[in-house]
Amino acid sequence: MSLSATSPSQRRAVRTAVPGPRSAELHARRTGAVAQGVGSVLPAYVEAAGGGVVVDVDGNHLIDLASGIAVTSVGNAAPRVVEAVQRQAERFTHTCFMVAPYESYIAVCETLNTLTPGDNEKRSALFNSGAEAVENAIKIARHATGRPAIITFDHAYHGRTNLTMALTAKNMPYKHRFGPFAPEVYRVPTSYPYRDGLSGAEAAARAIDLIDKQVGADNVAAVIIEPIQGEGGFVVPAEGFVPALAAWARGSGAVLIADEIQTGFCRTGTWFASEHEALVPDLITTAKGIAGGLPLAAVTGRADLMDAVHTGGLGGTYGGNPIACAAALATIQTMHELDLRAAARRIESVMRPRLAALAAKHGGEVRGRGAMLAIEIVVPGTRTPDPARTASIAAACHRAGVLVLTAGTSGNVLRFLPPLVIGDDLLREALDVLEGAFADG
Ligand code: PLZ
Repeated sequence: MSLSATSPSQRRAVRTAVPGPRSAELHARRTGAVAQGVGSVLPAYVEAAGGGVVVDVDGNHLIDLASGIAVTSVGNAAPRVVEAVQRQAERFTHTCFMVAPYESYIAVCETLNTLTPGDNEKRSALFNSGAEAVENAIKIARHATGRPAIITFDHAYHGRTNLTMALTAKNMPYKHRFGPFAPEVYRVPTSYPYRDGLSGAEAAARAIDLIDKQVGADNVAAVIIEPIQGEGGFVVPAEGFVPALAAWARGSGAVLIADEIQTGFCRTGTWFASEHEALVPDLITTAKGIAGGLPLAAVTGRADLMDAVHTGGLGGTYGGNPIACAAALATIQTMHELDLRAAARRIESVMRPRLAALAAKHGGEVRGRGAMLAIEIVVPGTRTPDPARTASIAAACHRAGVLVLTAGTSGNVLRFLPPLVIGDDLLREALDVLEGAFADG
């Protein structure tokens, strides 16, 4: 593991209630200042973080199984990232690439064009957030095809802006009373083997039949899909589902957009989850893990599509900010140096057997790939989602100093996204805590 001298010690320590008294004070202060619409999974306020640990203002050391939602894959405040940010901040903080450009933006695009699946000619454009990347991928697909319709899936998550809310499936909390939503977005069933029992080919045929009959192939600009659904509950589609949709898109003149914002950058044991099925998407959206915690996002894909847009048609004040670009280059270098793809697979080998034992005992299903693993929690002896038990197990983990997240349209999936630099001992300790939480929950 690579940690800086100032990194917190790599151990769990629960000194007060979690959240403790200093966090409670900050939380009271927050209530008078921060809009209530912005929530926090665990209101233990952070003072420092590094490796596999988050330290709160009460001195509790929490084991981090969240990585700020799959962002700090290289570890929090990773040494190379910190150094690159400091060096860049001293040189210049912003010029706006659309006003006065700089080299690091080009270097990030070159790196993305090489790292993403497919050895075809590619181009990239940089943005700030995942939602913004998705919005731009759809702008590009519509512009290049001259068609309006976008196909999205049950349980999909693509963001919180107006267009991406329309793409996102779940009403609460993301969409409730925020409509009307962007038009020309059509939702079709996905492949969810645990719940639909269909093969990839069968699930794809079901989706394609709906698209053909209800939308019309000639109207479709793009099909957007997460190779493994993130917020939707780490749903891994049956083998062949995504390739069948890709083949349909190719035959129909529609653009296949792989949203790898959560799955990208070593998270699933490969650079991108598309690689597990040898998929070469037309466009790919990335964010999160790309820059070690700095806000950066990208659209990468076929040069003919990307270059179809007129000059000036894509952009934004901060897209590809120089500090974020410096962080991205340092992040990707760290991923190479520490072989974080192998680290993700190692994390899976430690976690999966222990999660499988829990599922064998309590029911439900273990899913995911690499360091993107989850357990779907059901009423024992059934497949009925049990969100209440899921929430109580998550709360028990939090009290014991393990930061976990939930997911799923029914809120009954406990998901694990550890930093890829987490040590095995911390991981095992977190699993001990999780087992205790299941036993008590
Ligand atoms: N596409 C696949 O996972 C972000 C959302 C957290 P932004 N997922 C975390 C929340 O509750 O807001 C995500 C994703 C996929 C797009 C996005 C959107 O990325 O950077 O949050 O805009």
